Parts: sequence; C-alpha cells; structure tokens
Amino acid sequence: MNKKISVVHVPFTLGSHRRGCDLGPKAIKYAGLMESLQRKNYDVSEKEVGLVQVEDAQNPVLKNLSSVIETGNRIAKDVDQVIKSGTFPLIIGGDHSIAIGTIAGVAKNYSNLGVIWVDAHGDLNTEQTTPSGNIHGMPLAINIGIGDERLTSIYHFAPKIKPENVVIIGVRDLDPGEIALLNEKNITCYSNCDVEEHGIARIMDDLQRKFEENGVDYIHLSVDLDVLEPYLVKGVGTPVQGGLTYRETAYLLKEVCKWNKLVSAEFVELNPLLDERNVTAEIVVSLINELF
Ligand code: B3U
Ligand code: MN
Ligand code: MN
Repeated sequence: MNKKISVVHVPFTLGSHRRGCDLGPKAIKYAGLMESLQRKNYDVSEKEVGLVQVEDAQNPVLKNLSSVIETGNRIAKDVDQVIKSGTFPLIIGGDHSIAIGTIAGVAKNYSNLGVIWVDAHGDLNTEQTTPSGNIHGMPLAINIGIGDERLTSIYHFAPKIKPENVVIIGVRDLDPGEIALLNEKNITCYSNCDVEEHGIARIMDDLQRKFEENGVDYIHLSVDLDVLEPYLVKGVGTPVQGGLTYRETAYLLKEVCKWNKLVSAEFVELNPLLDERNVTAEIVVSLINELF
C-alpha cells in the first residue's frame, strides 16, 4: 500500500433527504482518524473539497441537482490531483452522491477500474425509477453511464466504469427499477443472504478471481456505512436490518488490501446527528485501520 495518504473531506449532504452527513468528516476526525494513521507511520495529509451546497426544489426526481453537479466536478478535480501526486485518496463523506465525483476523479487515471460497492442499497436508481428523488440513491447507475446526462457527464467523460467491473456486497434493499438494471447489466451482486450462505471469505475469493479474469488491476472501494448492522451504526440515515457484522466488514477490507490493487477508498453516509456519542465515527476509524 502507498505510504502517502490524503484524507479528502467532502462534507456534502444534499444528495440525501436528511441533513447531517455534512458533519461526517469532522466527526470522523474527532474520533481520531489522523492520529491512528500516523501511528502506523503513514504520511497523512488532509484537504477539504470546496463544495457548492444550495438547496433547490426545482426538480422533484433529481433533488438539488445543480449542487450535486458542481460539487461532483470539484471532487473529481481534487481526487484526480491527489492521485496524480502519487498519494492515496481516502475520501470521507458526506452522503453517497459524492461517489459520482470521487469515481470520476479516480477513473480519469485508470481506464479499466474495478469498483467494490459495499452498501445495504444498490444506488442504481435513475430519475425514472427513484422513489425519493434523492441522488444518493443513484451514484452507481450514474457511474456506469445510466441516468441524466448532466450527471453521467460530470468531469467531461462517460461512462466512468464498466458494469462488468462492478460488484455490490451486503445489499438488502433494492427498488424494482434497480433490480431491473442489475439484471439488464448483469452486475455481480452479493446480498446479505449470500454473505450468510457462502461466507465472506469465499465471496472475496470469487471476487479476486473475477477481477483477475477481467484484467482489472486497479480498484476503488466505496463503503456506505449502512451496510453494517443498524445496531452497530446508529449514525446512518437509511438503516436496513440484517447487515454485515463488524468482523465480516473487517475481513472484506483486509482482503481487498491484500490484493494490492486498491487505489482509492471512500467511507460515506455517516450522519452524526443520528449517532450516539460519536460511536459510529469510532467504528469508521477502526474499519479504516483494518484497511491500512
Ligand atoms: N433506494 C432508495 C433508498 C436509498 C438509497 N440509498 C440510500 N437510501 N441511502 C432511494 O431513495 O433511492
Ligand atoms: Mn446505503
Ligand atoms: Mn449508498
């Protein structure tokens, strides 16, 4: 693993219906992220992406669209620069709509990028299928080039990733349109029940093989904290019962790291307003320590 890490704070909350994800980066900082990485001798720096966050109710199926687009472009530029400077970007959200920008910035550098999407949700909605109009339910679709052109073309190229290079793990809440898109694009998906049936170790072996077969040498990891059991992570806006345990999640992270293909990672959807005594942020710091 690259010894230089840039912690990229993205305090964005307008992709979600609840406010509070904008406080996520600070909560994780105060839970001791920088110190814990420094203790392991990483050369750690931090930066904050300059965001545009102006609420607008103009489009009920793409809420706060202008802010998501402008912010996405700024995230992409910053992440792109971090990678070009030979530093590993560790992105701290913010709601999951920020992944439109992060993956744009990463994929600019790696044309056959693999993505591991660890989430209770599929985030595969479009303006046609969304039940909520919240863009944090859409970033994976947008990254494979499906959805409103103003979003898919962020950072001036599309699509960012190929559906065959995407895997979703821990999912247990899919909308009908998302199921249709998953099937149409043949996206590899392991639900929480698949994790129960096969075990996380076998699933990770399968994934390693799949990425080898696809010639994927570089991987981005996107961790939505709601993938974990809700009792472990009180500070998330859309909890769904039946999530991964801490141990399964830690195993997943350690295994991904061992493959030596990880080029960027993000942890999103912490909402400190819903948390108790910053415990969810502390879990994030522990999980990040499993990864590095
Ligand atoms: N699928 C629903 C709910 C949702 C997606 N992502 C989160 N919640 N965090 C939607 O609104 O698209
Ligand atoms: Mn989610
Ligand atoms: Mn998500």
